[in-house]
Amino acid sequence: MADSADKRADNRIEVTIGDQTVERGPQGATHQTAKGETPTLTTQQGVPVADDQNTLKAGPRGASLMEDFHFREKIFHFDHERIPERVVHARGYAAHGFFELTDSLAEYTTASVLGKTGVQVPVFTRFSTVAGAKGSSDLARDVRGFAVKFYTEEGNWDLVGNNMPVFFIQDAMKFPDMVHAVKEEPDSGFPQAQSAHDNFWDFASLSPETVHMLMWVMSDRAIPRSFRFMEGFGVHSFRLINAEGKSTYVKFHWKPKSGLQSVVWNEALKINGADPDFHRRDLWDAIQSGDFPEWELGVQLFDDAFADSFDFDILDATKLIPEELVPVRRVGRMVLNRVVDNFFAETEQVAFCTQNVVPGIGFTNDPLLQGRNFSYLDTQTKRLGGPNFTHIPINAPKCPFHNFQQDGHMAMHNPKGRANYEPNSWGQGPRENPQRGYRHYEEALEGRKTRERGELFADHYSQARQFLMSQTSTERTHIKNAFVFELSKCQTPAIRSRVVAHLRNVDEDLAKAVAAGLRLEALPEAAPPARKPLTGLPPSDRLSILKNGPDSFAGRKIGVVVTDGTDAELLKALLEAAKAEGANVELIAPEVGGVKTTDGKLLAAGQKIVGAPSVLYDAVVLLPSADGAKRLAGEATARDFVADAYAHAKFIGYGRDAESMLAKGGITSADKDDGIISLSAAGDMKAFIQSCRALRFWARESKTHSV
Ligand code: HDD
Repeated sequence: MADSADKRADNRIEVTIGDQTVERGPQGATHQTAKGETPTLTTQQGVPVADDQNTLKAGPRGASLMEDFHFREKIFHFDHERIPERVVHARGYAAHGFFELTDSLAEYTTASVLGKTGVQVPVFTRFSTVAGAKGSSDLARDVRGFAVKFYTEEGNWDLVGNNMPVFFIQDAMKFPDMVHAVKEEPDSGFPQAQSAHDNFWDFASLSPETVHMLMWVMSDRAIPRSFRFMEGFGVHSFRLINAEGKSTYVKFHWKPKSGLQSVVWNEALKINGADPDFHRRDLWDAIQSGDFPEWELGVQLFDDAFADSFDFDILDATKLIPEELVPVRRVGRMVLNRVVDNFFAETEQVAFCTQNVVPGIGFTNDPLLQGRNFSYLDTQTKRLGGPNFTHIPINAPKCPFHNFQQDGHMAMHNPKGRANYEPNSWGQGPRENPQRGYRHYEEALEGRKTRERGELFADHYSQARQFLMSQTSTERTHIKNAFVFELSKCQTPAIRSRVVAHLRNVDEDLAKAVAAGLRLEALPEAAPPARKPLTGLPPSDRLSILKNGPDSFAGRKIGVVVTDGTDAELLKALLEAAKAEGANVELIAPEVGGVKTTDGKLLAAGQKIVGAPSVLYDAVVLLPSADGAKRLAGEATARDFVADAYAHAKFIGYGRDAESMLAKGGITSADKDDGIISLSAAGDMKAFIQSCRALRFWARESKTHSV
């Protein structure tokens, strides 16, 4: 087999195999010849295959023959297709893009990725849930991973963060316990992708350090509407190191350009059934339609004086630094603009490691970060089968790299020539470079060897309260409901009470409301705090989702119910108003083949109503004809469509003939509020879309949840 890798465009290479020229993407053959002909199927050895439908047998009804090397190779390869899934963050979705620095941090760091503005550095970003298996659903109540691999000119930098700025535990020693507790219980093997079970709450309630993070995971941050509408956080305090060797502490933030948005819990439960791939589909669709998601990179920079004066320990990953205290300086932007060619080759095989840093970026002594620096390299070696996972294209740096590491499974880059060590007399191979090379921050170290934590680590409640007090009343209600839901799934009453005992140290009203929601007979004694909580920490608006929503409806999706006889003029006006806003519209019809509107045209639908519940949309519009509405009156999913949109506090637009649909969905004229908007003329559409910018009509919510 002769490979001639001479033509490169768009990462595609033309490879000549025998008399055929085949295109290859970065990850392998695309199965197209350069001339557009169908290439001949071959074995892995390149041997042309004559029959791919039948095994080799002794006669048409005879025994199969061992000699059939094509069959054996095909099945052998199939048998080995699976690799171990990630022990956490197994379910993920990723895309390519670039990072561009807009505000240089060269005075703080030598890292070129944070020093040189205007350069597009390639990135690969993977979002994930944590607890669920690879095949679980996207809308689990869970933390989301937010991992970014920057392919910089000085090597790969992996910022392996989450969509929440704090973590469950303070010391990596507890990570296996925490993960075991949240995953399915080891005897029954369930529940899948849920924290709502005894083991998780048992561990959490016995580990007060989890309390701040519990507030975050019980908040709507744990059920984002889209990866595109989430913040990301590096969580730990890292270091930036400049040319003089001076260190500045840094916390990294990702701020979505489209604002924050989450779904409500009942919606999440239903989305998981209607479209378990809701988040990955959303990211794929957005990128494929050219609506590229974008985040700003933000940094909180601070020095030793701040660290020493702060109420909490900056090495404690269960604490954040409020943006009101140290503002987030926005220094660059990340745009995701290309989906993967192949899910396995890229999204599955990408290996993030917190230890992957570049000169000018360093670690602190955060005991969680220090533990992570061991764990990731170790896990990738097992998951990807050996030490050469860095040779897989998605993991390889895009800058030149040279070293004498050799051999091992699947080695692709063994050094050429005689020298495989340095120094050598043969004048071959790379040498170290004290000027350009990575230098660890020269932090003075002293102390006893001990298994202890810093004193301030012991305050587990103050920031939990600060988080709660920073929420709108709608968000606080959601947090309370989430605690009640999760603890109602715990079968052991003592565990329920133990959680409420912690909540009493966060907020008495919350504790009482959760106790009432569980029908606890008595409010348990407050858990004795290890350190007296601070009072009077001011609320921080940046911690709320609703205070940081979008200022437009762009990137959001409206589901429009249409039938034969739908008013063509109204529909056209709606489509135009949505387009002007940058919002997407999906038509939902009795049959996916479409509907004939009043102008006699057949419009194809995106969905059949039975497969498109309103939970898949940010707002809904009902535009049936009178006959169409009559037909839908006999369709249970049309009724649920309306009832759910109402219960989930969505904006509902309705045309002249949709009254009966509203009534079927349980909306009487007394229920009609300002979020239910009549659309009887083309001129109504613009105002409707503008109303949708608020995303939800929250005032309605209290009327729809009495238990
Ligand atoms: Fe972790 C995966 C984020 C604590 C050990 N972690 C993983 C991923 C993300 C995070 C985003 C998925 C990467 C991908 O998409 O492939 N992890 C975090 C954050 C943490 C954290 C933000 C706390 C601040 N993790 C943490 C600790 C340990 C690990 C304390 C172990 C000591 N994490 C792992 C792991 C994983 C992982 C077992 C599983 C798969 C993988 O690494 O590649 O090594």
